[in-house]
Amino acid sequence: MTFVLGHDTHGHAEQSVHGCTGVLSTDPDDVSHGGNVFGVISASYTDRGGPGGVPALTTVTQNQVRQKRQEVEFALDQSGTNVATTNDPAGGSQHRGSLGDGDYLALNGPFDLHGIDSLTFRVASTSTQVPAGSPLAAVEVHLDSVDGPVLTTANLTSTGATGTWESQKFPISDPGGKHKVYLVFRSVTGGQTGANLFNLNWAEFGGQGVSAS
Ligand SMILES: [Ca+2]
Ligand SMILES: [Ca+2]
Repeated sequence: MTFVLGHDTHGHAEQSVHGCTGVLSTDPDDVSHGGNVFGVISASYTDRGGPGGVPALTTVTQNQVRQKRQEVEFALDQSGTNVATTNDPAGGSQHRGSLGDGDYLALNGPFDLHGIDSLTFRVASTSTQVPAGSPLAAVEVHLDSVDGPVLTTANLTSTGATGTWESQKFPISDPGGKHKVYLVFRSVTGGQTGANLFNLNWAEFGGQGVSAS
């Protein structure tokens, strides 16, 4: 079993272990490679061949594993959004802005949400229009397409000012299977108006997932 760091259209092999059980350690800094980064678990099995000189056969199968934290500036499928260097003191490189009503992005997936129970958005207001803690905007989380089934609607609250960042967490439940996850941005009554409802630095899935601990 080998952990391969998938990076856009190629991969970098990292740790390998032998046997049918075990734990592969991964490096949280791998995401700093940038672009569309994901884990690949590559399993290879070679039999012992057969009698009479039948040669051994090897088969390989691979499964993708997605990081819990998705830096949304790397989203490949989006409409109406832009990217800027972030002013988030927690880092995260860049954030997405120009998030107007109906604009969207898809997280680079697909995702199997087994063992996942929350989705956190790292957000900042884009003005002082809405008092801190009051309804700001919403994120509709759709499965498979921009108008697919709604996994949840996350009602964001104002952080009070540009450059004031908060992690806002929302419960989700596993819909079963693998899905592309679309974030559709919506204005709300009494919330931020205009073409830039809020800024989004990252989206992060919570729960054990496939982690060993
Ligand atoms: Ca970011
Ligand atoms: Ca826009």
